[in-house]
Amino acid sequence: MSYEEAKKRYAALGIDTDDAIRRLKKVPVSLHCWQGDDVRGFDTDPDKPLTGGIQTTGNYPGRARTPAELMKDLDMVFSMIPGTPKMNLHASYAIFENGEWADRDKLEPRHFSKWVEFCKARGLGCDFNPTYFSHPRCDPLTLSSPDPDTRKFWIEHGKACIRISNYLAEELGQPCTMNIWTGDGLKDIPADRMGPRVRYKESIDEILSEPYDFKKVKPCIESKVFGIGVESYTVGSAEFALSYAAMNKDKCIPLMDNGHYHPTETVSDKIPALLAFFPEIALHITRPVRWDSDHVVLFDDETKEIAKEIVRCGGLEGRVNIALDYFDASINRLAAWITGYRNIQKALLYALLQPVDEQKDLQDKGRFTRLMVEQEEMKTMPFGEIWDAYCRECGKPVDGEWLPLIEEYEKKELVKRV
Ligand code: RNT
Ligand code: ZN
Repeated sequence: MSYEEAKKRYAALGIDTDDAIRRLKKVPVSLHCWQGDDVRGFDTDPDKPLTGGIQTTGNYPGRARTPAELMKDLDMVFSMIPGTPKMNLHASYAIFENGEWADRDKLEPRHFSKWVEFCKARGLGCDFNPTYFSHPRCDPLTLSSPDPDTRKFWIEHGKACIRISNYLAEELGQPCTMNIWTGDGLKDIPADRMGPRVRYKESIDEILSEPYDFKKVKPCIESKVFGIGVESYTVGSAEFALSYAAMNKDKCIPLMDNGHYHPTETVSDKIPALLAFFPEIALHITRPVRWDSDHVVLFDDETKEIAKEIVRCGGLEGRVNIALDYFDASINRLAAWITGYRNIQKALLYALLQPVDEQKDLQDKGRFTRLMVEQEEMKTMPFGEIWDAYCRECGKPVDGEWLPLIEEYEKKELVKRV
């Protein structure tokens, strides 16, 4: 079947495939730099353990060890993904020059000038994240620590990150979401659940007292359920993070990561719930396998359902900030990056090709038999043709074309990194 034939099949259902392609091309989706080097960063010893309750597993050859290697890998990835990617950096990816080094509380915009150059040359916007893990000042708590000096250090880090986010937004001419996530929590039954939360709240208040224009810098508060080593208590739980964002709507937005809930909860259902109250929300799209394992995003049912809610709720018109967050060290890291990014693009395109208004009408009229049958029949429409057309329209490889190029890159470039 050709694109023209597939287009006719969709047109018969009142769906304009050209329009879907046009709309999706402009939607920014953040690509997380940390898939390329197993979340190690450049600001401290790269062989230190990853802390904060997150884990990368696997030892596939080719991890990027320097900014130059990471940028080279990113360029390869950008040449294989359709749409409008945006960079997403962690503070630990600061690039120091001429033997200089700054601790996290002393980071400055200029430590990210190389990234600005990189983004400018490629027409990319950039999002940002303070890094509250893998650092000797995690005691192991950070913003919720009982030690005022530890808290102060991490508050200063947060403020520095607001200034850096502002610099990224100004230089690149696109808003910068700045996501506050800490792994603060306890391994075993707490004696005090309230104290750390009150301190966490006060620390975020202090960070957000740093001046910024909320249209340009968008601080996000990410919740979590548990992490490895902190199984019994998470300071920034769902209720904590959501309440903080709700009470401070003029200063920050809530961020949901779909690996951060109990296994039968779905973030797709939470998107409209939050959008009934918040003008804007942010997402980390990942794939939890039994826990927050951060597997590569697939074109699976929940990813499709998340994309449908984004589209139906006006998320593509700026209400939902979409970012990816996964890290797999057991397979080719570029293939992991590309697969996840292409899959979120696929899911959004798939969502744009659903007869949304007609299905809403069936629901409202109580015609549930027809609604179920029509939803099922959409699954065997010739979606692959539209996906290929989208990739071609973006000047990017169609399925089947990109992996051989990555395999070649692995042979030429990645195997040299030992
Ligand atoms: C951890 C959170 C957080 C991190 C990144 C590296 O569970 O999802 O977003 O994955 O900041
Ligand atoms: Zn996340």
